[in-house]
Amino acid sequence: MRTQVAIIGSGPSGLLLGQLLTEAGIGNIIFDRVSKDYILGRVRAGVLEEGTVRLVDEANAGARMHAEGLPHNGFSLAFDGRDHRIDLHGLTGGKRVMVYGQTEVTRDLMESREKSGAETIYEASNVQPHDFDSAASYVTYEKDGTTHRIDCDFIAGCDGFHGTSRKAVPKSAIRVFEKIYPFGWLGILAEVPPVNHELIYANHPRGFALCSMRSLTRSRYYIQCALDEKIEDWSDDRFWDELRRRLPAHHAEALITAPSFEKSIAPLRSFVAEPMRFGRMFLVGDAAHIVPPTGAKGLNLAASDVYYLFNGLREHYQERSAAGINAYSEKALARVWKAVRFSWWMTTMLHRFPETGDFDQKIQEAELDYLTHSRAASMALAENYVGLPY
Ligand code: FAS
Ligand code: PHB
Repeated sequence: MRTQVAIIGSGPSGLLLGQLLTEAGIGNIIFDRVSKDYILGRVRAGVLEEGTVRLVDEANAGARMHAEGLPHNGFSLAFDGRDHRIDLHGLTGGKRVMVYGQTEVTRDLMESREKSGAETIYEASNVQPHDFDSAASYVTYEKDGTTHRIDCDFIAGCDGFHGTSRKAVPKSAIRVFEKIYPFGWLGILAEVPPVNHELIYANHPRGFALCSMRSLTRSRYYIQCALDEKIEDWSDDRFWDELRRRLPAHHAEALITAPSFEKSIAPLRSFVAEPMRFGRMFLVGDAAHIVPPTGAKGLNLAASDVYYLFNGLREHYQERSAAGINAYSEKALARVWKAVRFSWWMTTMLHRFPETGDFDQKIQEAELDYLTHSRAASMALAENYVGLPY
């Protein structure tokens, strides 16, 4: 069997690339090791940049996002018991973000793919890329007791941080950069109205907290926690009490609580693999980079990677030009590193670092004070948060 582009991974990267290729008439098959329902059971990102929204529209999967998504013109920083609103719309000449869960984006892309008739092979075991440094690349996988081979022109490694594609690259051909943060995020989902109409990022002596949402009736909250915390030690009541302690009093009093229906702890890391192209195989999204979710960049970086790769592949097939695919890694990494910087900066500014001393604490306070009293500093934050140009 043969296809033009073999895509490993049916998360946002793989699905968005697959549907853009399908809309452009370029054949592709997606392989994922788990089931569709397992993928839809994951709770992850919640904020989409305008570039991501445009790509989901281009993939013919944007109708529900525009019907149910929440356009947001700003968010608040909370510290010293007060809110400081960052007016994204005013500081960026009219840009905004869309609050719409990654799970829903994934669902919409899956539905669009099913309608288009493009093929996705779920529960494919031992998916492996082969001979991507030659013109005869192919992918193998096991299913129903049989090993299958798919010959292809290109391979897109959209298989996330723990996937197989990056691991298939010889260690001598790849360089990785990594920073592990000394804490994680304990997150919950609850069917309650959000405490505020916009997101709140809180810096508090007890630790960071984030008030987000999935709709006007479903809230998403996070608190910074130690890496050795166990979910079973965090009852809902304990979580709500800790969240209240980290918010300004007027928000703590207004907080509406209910039993959570999802609770998880995610570690935080910054990670970049260079380059992102190896012959006929391209790394995309979390397969190539990870950011702490503080800047809401993970999903949005996957989207800009897809933008560069899709246009490079389109030029290859429709204009017989290799310029786009040859420039992919350099273009994608230039945007990735700026988002890695921003996510590191937001994380460093808003979290408690147990091991740092009083000096670093004073620097953090000065950073927040400068940010909320300088239009130039707020503009820099705002232009990064809404997403730098592609
Ligand atoms: P994904 O990891 O989403 O998808 C990879 C796919 O490849 C999966 O479906 C997997 O099953 C498949 N796969 C893996 N190995 C395979 C193999 N060997 N063979 C076949 N298939 C394989 N980002 C934000 O912006 N905000 C957030 O709040 C946020 N929270 C997060 C919380 C957690 C716990 C995690 C892990 C990430 C979070 N992220 C967040 C980042 C997240 O949204 C990613 O950026 C996004 O999922 C990237 O999408 P993909 O690159 O498609 O990778
Ligand atoms: C979320 O809603 O899950 C979310 C929002 C903003 C972030 C991180 C997570 O920075």
